[in-house]
Amino acid sequence: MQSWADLWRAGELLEAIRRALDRFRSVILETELKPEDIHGYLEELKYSLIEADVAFEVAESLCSLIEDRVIGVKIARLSDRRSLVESALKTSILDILRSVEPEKSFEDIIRESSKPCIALFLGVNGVGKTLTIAKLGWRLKRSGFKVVLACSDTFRAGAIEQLEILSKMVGVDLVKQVYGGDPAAVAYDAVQYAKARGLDIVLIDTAGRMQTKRNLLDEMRKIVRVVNPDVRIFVGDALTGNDIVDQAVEFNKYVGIDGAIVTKMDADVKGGAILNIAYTLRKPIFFIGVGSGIDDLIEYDPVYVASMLGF
Ligand SMILES: Nc1nc2c(ncn2[C@@H]2O[C@H](COP(=O)(O)OP(=O)(O)OP(=O)(O)O)[C@@H](O)[C@H]2O)c(=O)[nH]1
Ligand SMILES: [Mg+2]
Repeated sequence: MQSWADLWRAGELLEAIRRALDRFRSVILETELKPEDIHGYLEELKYSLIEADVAFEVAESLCSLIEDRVIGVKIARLSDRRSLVESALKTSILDILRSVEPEKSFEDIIRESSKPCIALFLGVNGVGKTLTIAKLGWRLKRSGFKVVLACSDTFRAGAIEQLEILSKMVGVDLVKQVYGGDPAAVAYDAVQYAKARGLDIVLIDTAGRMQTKRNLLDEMRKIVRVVNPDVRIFVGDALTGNDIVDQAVEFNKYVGIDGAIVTKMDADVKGGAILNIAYTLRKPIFFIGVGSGIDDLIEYDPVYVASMLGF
């Protein structure tokens, strides 16, 4: 063993003292986080997530992501464990939101598809399909695309007039038939209309339907068979919170979904729905609806959405 004098001669004494102090600091002042240290915070967090409409399994999985991130991390003994958990929560939420960022923008999908690109919109009643289609038609028109809307909602009273007013407002073509007509036939007509005129995109509006009504889902499958859409967009309403998961899963199972739009983000104070759908559906979210005006549709941006959720 080297004496202090040897160390001094070798000019290493100061270095040895520094190392000893570091060891002392890490033993006395630092600790490695163990599951029991944060168990309480995680339980508390899980229930606040559930109160914010985050589905139970999503909340559980977020908590275990956080646990994986922080267990074993060396922290100062007196440091605030809650803020460590909070920053791990923010990172985990951002990870989930980033996982559904589209690889290709909606506009690129149109550009890369054969002409016309056919987009089918589906979702339960009142989620905002029709308004979203008008917003999107308006947005695409301004980007230079030639757009036609197809009114395949031949069921709900007022649906045809609603889309007619919106199509005039945004200045894009509309193909419609009469109430009680076959929705697949309207979609087919709209595709022929677009082909004949060299249009870029057909946006097909459909009647809202519960995800549990098999006969109505069969009608959607018929539209899919007849026009073979390039992209099937699930429209989900942020205000439906937890139920959005069941809707998306059933539509995906029965009809197939390529991506999603989440509406009414402006009116949602809780924020769980978009996390639920991102985590469960794992399909790209192309846009979010942020109001009832025609311009209130913005491209999905995980960082912006996280900021809307308060992170
Ligand atoms: N605040 C807000 N309201 C929205 C948004 N999107 C749609 N809405 C409103 O939601 C209501 C329903 O919109 P629609 O577009 O008719 O919904 P839909 O899914 O077509 O309804 P059905 O055809 O009956 O299935 C309307 O009052 C819209 O103004 C949004 O992003 N924010
Ligand atoms: Mg509608």
